[in-house]
Amino acid sequence: MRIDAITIFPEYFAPLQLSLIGKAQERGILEVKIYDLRDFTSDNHHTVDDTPYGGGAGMVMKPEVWGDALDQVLTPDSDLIILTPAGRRFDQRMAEEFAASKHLIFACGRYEGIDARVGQYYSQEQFHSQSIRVHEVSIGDYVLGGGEVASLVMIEAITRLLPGVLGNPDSLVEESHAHEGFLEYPNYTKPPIWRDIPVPEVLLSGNHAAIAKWRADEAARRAKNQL
Ligand code: 6GU
Repeated sequence: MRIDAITIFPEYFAPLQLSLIGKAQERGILEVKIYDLRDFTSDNHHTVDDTPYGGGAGMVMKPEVWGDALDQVLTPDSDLIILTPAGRRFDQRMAEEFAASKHLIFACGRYEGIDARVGQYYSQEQFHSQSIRVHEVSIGDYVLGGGEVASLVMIEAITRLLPGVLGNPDSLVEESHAHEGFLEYPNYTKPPIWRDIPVPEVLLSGNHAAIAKWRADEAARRAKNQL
């Protein structure tokens, strides 16, 4: 998979060198490139934003600079993800869908967001017929300063689903959200008693059927308490 992110703060993406995602890049499973939006400006001040038509607070990111950046970065068969708190809510299902993509492009807005014509422009038929799909996505019902952290959240959730990224892919089967509404049962390791708290006895019993039933009951209890 190839992942590109366009941002005015490339430094935000430094953590992608670490851990599973860093290793996936070393192994060639994943190719990540970060673009500085200001490299696509043409004025001396490298201006990326301007005041909103119709008035109101804040600044809006200019369409020309985003258009110049996206024209460079888009390829046939890519998913353009525009990060906005007004977008569709990201969840595990969406992570699975994006994990099947060949090329993800994260457009990180700041301020009051990106001029709405940018998403509209790349949603047109001429791009659709090149298999360029536009998605406006939010990671939850709160407002962040920009799309950078939201992109990192999505990149981590998506890339750990790629074949070869996790050491043990069995981890994906029984984890929380693997199925609709499913939450994982609680996990324990040694020692058997820690600060007077014992591990549930059934887990030490060696009775695999009883353990499976206990885990299913605990998962159901968590799912119920979540509602
Ligand atoms: Cl994608 N962007 C911003 N600025 N805030 C958010 C968000 C995105 N998702 C939730 N809040």
